[in-house]
Amino acid sequence: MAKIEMDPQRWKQDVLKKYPTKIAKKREKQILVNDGHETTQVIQANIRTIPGIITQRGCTYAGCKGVVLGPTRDIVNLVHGPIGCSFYAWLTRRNQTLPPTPDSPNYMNYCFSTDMQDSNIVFGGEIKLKQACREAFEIFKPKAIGIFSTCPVGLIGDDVHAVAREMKEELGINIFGFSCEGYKGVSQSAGHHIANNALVKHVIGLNDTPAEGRFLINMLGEYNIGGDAFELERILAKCGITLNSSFSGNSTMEQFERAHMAELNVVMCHRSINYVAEMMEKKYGIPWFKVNFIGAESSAKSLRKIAKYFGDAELTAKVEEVIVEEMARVAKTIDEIKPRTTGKTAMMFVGGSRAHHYQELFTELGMSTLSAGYEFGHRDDYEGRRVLPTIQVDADSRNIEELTIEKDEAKFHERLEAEKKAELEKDLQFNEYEGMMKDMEKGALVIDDLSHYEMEKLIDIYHPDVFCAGIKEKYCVQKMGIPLKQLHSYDYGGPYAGFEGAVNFYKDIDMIVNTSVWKLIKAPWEKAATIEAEYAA
Ligand code: CFM
Repeated sequence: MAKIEMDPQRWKQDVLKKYPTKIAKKREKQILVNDGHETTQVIQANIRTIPGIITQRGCTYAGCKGVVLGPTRDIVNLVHGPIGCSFYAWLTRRNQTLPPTPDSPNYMNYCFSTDMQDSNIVFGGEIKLKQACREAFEIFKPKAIGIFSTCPVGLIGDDVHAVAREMKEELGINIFGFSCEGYKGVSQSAGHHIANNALVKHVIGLNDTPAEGRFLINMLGEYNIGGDAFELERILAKCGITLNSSFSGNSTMEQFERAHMAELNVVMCHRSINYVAEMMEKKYGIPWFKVNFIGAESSAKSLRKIAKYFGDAELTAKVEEVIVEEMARVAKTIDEIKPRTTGKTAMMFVGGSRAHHYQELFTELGMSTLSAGYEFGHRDDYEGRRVLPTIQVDADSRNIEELTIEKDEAKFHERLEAEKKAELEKDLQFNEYEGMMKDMEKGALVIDDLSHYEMEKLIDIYHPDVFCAGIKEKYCVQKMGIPLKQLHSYDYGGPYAGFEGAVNFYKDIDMIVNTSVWKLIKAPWEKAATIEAEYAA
């Protein structure tokens, strides 16, 4: 296949031409040719996918149950709904967990479901839900039960919150519900928000005993995919930074309950957890800033930010020492691999943060990102949080409860004096996320909620050396002769976070982009002529 270099503006126009006028008009605002680092372009995001288009998106329940609460090992995550929804969310995620002893509670391998039947849909499922709570309590004696609503629950009007209150009273453990019906929002993103709300309402702040150690931080938006959290725990421990609580990779209920005792919140995935960070700041006075532990350079930068925040000479020295040691190992691998990966190209379409974060790793490999986009990011994830005041709240977003948070007078304390905070502001950028677009090259295609058709057209025209997405895209892309690297599950590879993670990633990408098998295969339909058509409107 010869490389065809097409002007991205022309690519966009060609793609839009294939859509009916109304759809083209909508997609036009969701596909941008990046202006460069100082971009002030506006992208349309977090709006409904056009029916009939093959989207990469998932549902609200997936974002709430699967993503945010899924990685916690000692909460019984009970799905109220048909078994299909439970099965889909059971073991299909890739988060790992490490209980301290073999006897410590760990329910991650279980699939808890009320297994709703037709009769429950007709006559209501609340009785069955109560029974399921009692049964789970009897068998496992868990500290907490979370109840997750699937689509039919909302449609028939079962009140999971009332059941949760009643069962909490009866069983004497913490039980809370989530109105995270799949249709509640336009994507998984709504589920994140709903999960965040319930954690703040029902869990955070219940236990005033912090983790033991100095420099207490909470890591928000890290979900231990492929063991990422283990690597970050290793690095933090080596630096002498105490992980008070993780939301929610390798986490426990106890960690959530004591989260308000930390000195600082650092946010990895802005999309999924910025709400908790904001609410904890208001309620308890914990400042937050964005970090990124994907990429060796970004990991070093993030550690330095944390050290700067605490302003302790000993910690700063230790962090520098750790960086030197870790970077020496990273450099050894990158020196060997980079000549083979330099100049190669990548595209990535994942979730609401990785399409941004992983560009760092590709840059470290000397590769460029031709196109990237989120499945369900919001405008702030693309353009930066500064645009938040200008985002119009539509009916779909209004559907999700916006909690009114007040200062918890008993538990609030100011971590930083205003003056000190102002002084650190320049380096730490509190409450800020600059978004993906500023980090992307001029001329790169930024595409929100990529459709299957657009994906094919990207590959057709640009032949990237690697395409990053998920399992739904994997085999379609590979049949087009382009290797696909999963960035949701890592294809069972990983971890990719931190320093060791970076080394793993370099090696995997080296193998992927330098194997010749993809250039040798030809699918049968590539040899036959195809018929193309377009709309006249
Ligand atoms: Fe955040 Fe995530 Fe992501 Fe996400 Fe996800 Fe995920 Fe993702 Mo899959 S919380 S937005 S809803 S980093 S499950 S661990 S990989 S789409 S880019």
